[in-house]
Amino acid sequence: MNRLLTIPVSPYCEKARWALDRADIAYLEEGHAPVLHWRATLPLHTRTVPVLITRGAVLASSTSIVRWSDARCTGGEHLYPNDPALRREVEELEAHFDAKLGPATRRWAYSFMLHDKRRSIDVLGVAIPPGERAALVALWPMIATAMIRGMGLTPEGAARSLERVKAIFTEVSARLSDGRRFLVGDRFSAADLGFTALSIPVLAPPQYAWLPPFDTLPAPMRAEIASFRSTPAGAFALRMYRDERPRGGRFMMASA
Ligand SMILES: N[C@@H](CCC(=O)N[C@@H](CS)C(=O)NCC(=O)O)C(=O)O
Repeated sequence: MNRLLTIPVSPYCEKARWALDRADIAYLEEGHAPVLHWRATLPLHTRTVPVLITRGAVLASSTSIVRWSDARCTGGEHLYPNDPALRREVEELEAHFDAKLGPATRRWAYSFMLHDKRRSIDVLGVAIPPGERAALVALWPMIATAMIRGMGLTPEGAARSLERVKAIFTEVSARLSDGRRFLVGDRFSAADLGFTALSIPVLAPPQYAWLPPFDTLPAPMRAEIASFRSTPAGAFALRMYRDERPRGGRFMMASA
């Protein structure tokens, strides 16, 4: 059985799950708490999740998992176009979102959470092994400090991240302004999947069960989310998430 190591709320992990579910590949998800996940990943020579452990390989980034899943997709609906120029465009956008969008949406969302232990444990303590949840609670001050340092999470950093997300949403809205239905070509691709998954922290799609309900989020966060949702790029991602995200019928949570 394929094993997917995750921090369940992570948008990069959702990117991997989405590709696996789309290709109808069975896997067992093993959720972890941030920082404590290193016990599972460092022996595999990587710090970040998602990690997919298959019979023959360890895939240690969301994009390698998307590519691996897509190569095993038996339907005709592949995430990477055959046309070399379109494929290059998809891969460039995917890399751009991985490098710039994901870190910025994540940093901005964590800036509303990490100072509040109860809120953080509610989000980060679900679907992880009970012992790890206990350690998350007991070691919270150290874990929060490591996360804040790791992400460079200062008020100025969070403000810069918000500006970066806005700039990428402006780029994506401009791309969509000719009325196209997908970011590249006329079919759903890895560019649409990457943009949508990594935008989750600033859009809080109603179907994404790992985030707290919208009404319970802090008011300034709700206001920014409402504003992102109203942009063409935001409306596009919400449509992609509603229409193109198969629910994981064969997905199981190892530690739930
Ligand atoms: N490029 C990586 C990024 C993944 C990533 O940044 N994962 C975060 C969780 S959202 C992580 O594991 N952070 C823990 C750390 O850096 O130690 C990918 O696409 O998989």
